[in-house]
Amino acid sequence: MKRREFIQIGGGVAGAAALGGLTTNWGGLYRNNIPDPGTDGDRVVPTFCELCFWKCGILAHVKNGRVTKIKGNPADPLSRGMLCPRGAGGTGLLYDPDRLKQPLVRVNRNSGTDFEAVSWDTALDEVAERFQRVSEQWGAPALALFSHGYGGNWMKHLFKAYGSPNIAAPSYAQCRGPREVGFELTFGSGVGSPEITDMRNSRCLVLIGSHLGENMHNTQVQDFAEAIRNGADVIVVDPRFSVAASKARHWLPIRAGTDMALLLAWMNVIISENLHDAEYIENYSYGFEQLKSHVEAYTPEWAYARTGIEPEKIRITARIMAGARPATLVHPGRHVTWYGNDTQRSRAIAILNGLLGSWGRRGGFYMPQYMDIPSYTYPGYRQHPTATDRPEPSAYPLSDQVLAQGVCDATIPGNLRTESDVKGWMVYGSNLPTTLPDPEKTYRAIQELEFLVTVDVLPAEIAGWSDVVLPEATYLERCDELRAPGYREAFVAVRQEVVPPMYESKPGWWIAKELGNRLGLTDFFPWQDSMEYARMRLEQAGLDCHVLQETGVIRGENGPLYFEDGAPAEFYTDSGKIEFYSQKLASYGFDPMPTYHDGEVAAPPPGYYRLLFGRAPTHTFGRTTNNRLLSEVFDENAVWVNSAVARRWGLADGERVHLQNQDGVRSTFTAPVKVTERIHPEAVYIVHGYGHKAEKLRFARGRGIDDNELITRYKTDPIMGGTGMNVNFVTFVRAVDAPPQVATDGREEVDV
Ligand SMILES: Nc1nc2c(c(=O)[nH]1)N[C@H]1C(S)=C(S)[C@@H](COP(=O)(O)OP(=O)(O)OC[C@H]3O[C@@H](n4cnc5c(=O)[nH]c(N)nc54)[C@H](O)[C@@H]3O)O[C@H]1N2
Ligand SMILES: Nc1nc2c(c(=O)[nH]1)N[C@H]1C(S)=C(S)[C@@H](COP(=O)(O)OP(=O)(O)OC[C@H]3O[C@@H](n4cnc5c(=O)[nH]c(N)nc54)[C@H](O)[C@@H]3O)O[C@H]1N2
Ligand code: SF4
Ligand SMILES: [Mo]
Repeated sequence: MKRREFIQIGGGVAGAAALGGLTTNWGGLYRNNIPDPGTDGDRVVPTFCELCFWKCGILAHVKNGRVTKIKGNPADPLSRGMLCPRGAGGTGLLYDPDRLKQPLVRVNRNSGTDFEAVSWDTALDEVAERFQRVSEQWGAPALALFSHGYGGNWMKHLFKAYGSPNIAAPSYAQCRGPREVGFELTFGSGVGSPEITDMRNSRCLVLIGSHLGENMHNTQVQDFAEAIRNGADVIVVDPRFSVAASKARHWLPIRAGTDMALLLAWMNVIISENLHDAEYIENYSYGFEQLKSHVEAYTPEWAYARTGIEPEKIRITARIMAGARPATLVHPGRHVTWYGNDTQRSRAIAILNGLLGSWGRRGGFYMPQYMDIPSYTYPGYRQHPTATDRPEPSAYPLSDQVLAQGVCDATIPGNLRTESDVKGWMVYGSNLPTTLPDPEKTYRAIQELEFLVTVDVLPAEIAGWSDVVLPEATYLERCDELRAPGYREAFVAVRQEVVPPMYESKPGWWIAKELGNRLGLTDFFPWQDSMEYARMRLEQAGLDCHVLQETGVIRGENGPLYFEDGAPAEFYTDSGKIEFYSQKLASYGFDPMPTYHDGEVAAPPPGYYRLLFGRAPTHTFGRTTNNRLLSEVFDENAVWVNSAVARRWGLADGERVHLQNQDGVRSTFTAPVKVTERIHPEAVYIVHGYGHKAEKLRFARGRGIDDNELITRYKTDPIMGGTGMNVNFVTFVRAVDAPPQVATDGREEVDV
């Protein structure tokens, strides 16, 4: 077997440190000076944030060439002049002393494997040559891209031009894929990002796990606050007393994994008490009679035995929802890959919204507005074969994107029934060892690769496994693709360089273009730089790039948001209606209506607790845990343990523990116990993104527990291939009882 050893970046970096001339200012063309009397800086540059994927409009203040502060751009409809704590802390990334500074290439020496700092030309020549070698021998589809974040668009373009369909993202099959498929099956369209939820006008808001307030998508949190100010009833279903639950009129502390039972019982009450929106259902839906008889057996009493939620509470909350309809929003959530039956749960949420008549209605889901900006005209992409991401072509028939874990499977020979295995990866802004479940498998796949190139800003775990590491400029140092999402207002936003790239880092567009040139794809990169690209697109839309650069945002014309105001009630389902009954699901042998299957979600074995995980308001996954500004507030995670459980174990608040899972995998590091009534006794909870092992993340390394190393099992959604990850159980090992661990950097795991 091939042996790929993890390299700790930094200490061993040798060679060409001073590569003169390469830090020249790539942004001279598009730098923008705006005098602003309100700043303590020399200039203020509008752009948009990338500390998470919401992409709020920001104003970056610059003084003496340094970014001094980041504020919300009041002209931007997503930030509305306000930022979440992470957005304001962007300089903590820009000035992170641990940033990747130069291109690195893996070299084998007598003393072991190491990285050597090289020039961009050397690094890019190497990447292009390795790509060509793979594609000559196995074809372009043997190369796969994993990507997360806006700059990934350039790499996707490169891959499409090169002829590989294997473009995957953990933000699909490990995040919101099942939600999109569940809503598409029901309403004919997904809810997108930003979600088309009209939360600010909701009179009743139901949150199923979506822990808004900790899940800190800026506009959603502002809208949530506004709904509360306006007196909306909030119902939160969560095994944990989340921040959102603390704002709720009703908190339903459900037994994890049983939400489907609650959703069906709610439908039962609404239909049996005649509380549904009969006129809306008559006009727009298909299969109501089947649904009505389907949910008859799902009484609140039946659900109580599964969920632990009292029948009376189920009835009361159903009546509150119906009382506020159609301004009732049962929020679709975002990270929904929980138990492997997630498309069906998302569909149940969609159907409940359908019964309440909330799709296309004020306070429910609005119809998104778009700014029409023509795409750049390129020669056509090559014809692509289908992606190599599933055991057989018919598997997961309704997935509409490439499955990241499937590409990983396809990298391990013999694992899938496929002719061509994947041989090379490019990983852009995605830290796969910490975000794909079953990390052992990820390491096995990495061992099999002929070639791995990572484009990142930090020396994250994935970089240490790579053959070539390309340091990208951060979002404050680069221009990117224009942004014109579907939203309640049509708008276009620009990302532009605030300060020139530090060190030897380069923007993603430049990296993609340089690789394109080396791979014979110059036709696909005809523009000088990304701002010229943006300008041409804007011109075709009749918009002035200079105006956009000065304001950060240009708004467009809007049509009606709601059916009642004339928005067309169009449903792109097979029947052209809201589908309570899905013929499509039936034709593939799946339940045509959401169904509860006893025993589908296994309960924890004795002495074990379900491992749940989520977000902290000040962090985005492991992306920000090395950000010193943000970590001042929250520098490690804690293990939430129910008080009764803690008593049984004799665990004191603050005591440090390892978590050990059902397969005997023990967390590398420890975290303090947080003893609380706020978590269901069958579960424990930690924030994702901690427990980094990469040494050169000098701040984050060793702080807290990494949930992902404990996620050795997952359950795949048969409909679209999402990986349910809330199916692992853990027990406690006191730090004082654990034999001292050599903190691993992953070396042991791959020493084959
Ligand atoms: N601050 C911050 N905000 C973020 C992010 C971030 O990293 N940091 N990431 C963004 C991204 S990409 C996403 S996808 C979203 C994710 O945020 P959400 O869509 O809100 O989803 P989850 O992370 O799955 O939700 C975790 C919550 O679900 C609860 N939960 C766990 N199991 C169950 C169950 O069986 N039933 C019910 N009813 N509840 C359960 C947990 O207790 C926890 O409160 O957040 C986004 N916002
Ligand atoms: N165990 C576990 N797994 C999960 C989740 C979980 O809660 N627990 N959440 C799931 C969810 S909701 C999602 S969306 C996925 C996300 O999973 P991934 O797609 O892997 O994304 P991130 O964790 O955001 O990737 C972080 C990497 O991006 C790099 N990065 C940050 N900014 C930039 C930039 O500007 N340019 C480049 N090139 N790189 C950059 C960071 O340094 C880091 O290495 O993970 C999923 N997987
Ligand atoms: S929600 Fe926060 S981190 Fe995300 S884009 Fe907006 S300001 Fe940035
Ligand atoms: Mo996500």
